[in-house]
Amino acid sequence: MAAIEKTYSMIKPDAVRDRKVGEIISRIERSGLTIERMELAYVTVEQADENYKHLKDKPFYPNLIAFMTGGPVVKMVISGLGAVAKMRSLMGATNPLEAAPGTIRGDFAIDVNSNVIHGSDSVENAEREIKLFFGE
Ligand code: DAT
Ligand code: MG
Repeated sequence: MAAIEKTYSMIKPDAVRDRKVGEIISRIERSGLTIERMELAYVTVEQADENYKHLKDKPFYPNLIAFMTGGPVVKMVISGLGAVAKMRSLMGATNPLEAAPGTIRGDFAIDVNSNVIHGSDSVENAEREIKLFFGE
């Protein structure tokens, strides 16, 4: 039985620029999850570095940081039963070429460099990311 938990998600700068915020939020609400906090803001370079430290050695890392800090995002705390896994399944695969139709990335993203949405991959990372992006 899944527990009620919190996850952290961000609608990325490409989707904010392309006016997809409303449609993405609708999907999250329709799934039964609850948006507890939401804020339009810029990600700082320090926050982006910390959030993506597991990718520091990748060739695409500089582009990833430039992309994530290049325009406003919508930061969200989302709660519900199994919220971490549920958001990951709503989002679809990291690479939009592999993301199923009906998922957010499958329907709105074109390539992995700008894949529309972030979601925490574990309860532990969700707690860390909520602190990182919303403070205590
Ligand atoms: P996810 O965002 O699904 O948790 P991740 O944590 O492995 O995936 O990677 C974080 C972000 O880094 C991802 O959303 C987009 C970017 N990224 C990952 N792999 C990439 C690749 N091969 N080329 C370009 N960008 C990539
Ligand atoms: Mg990740």
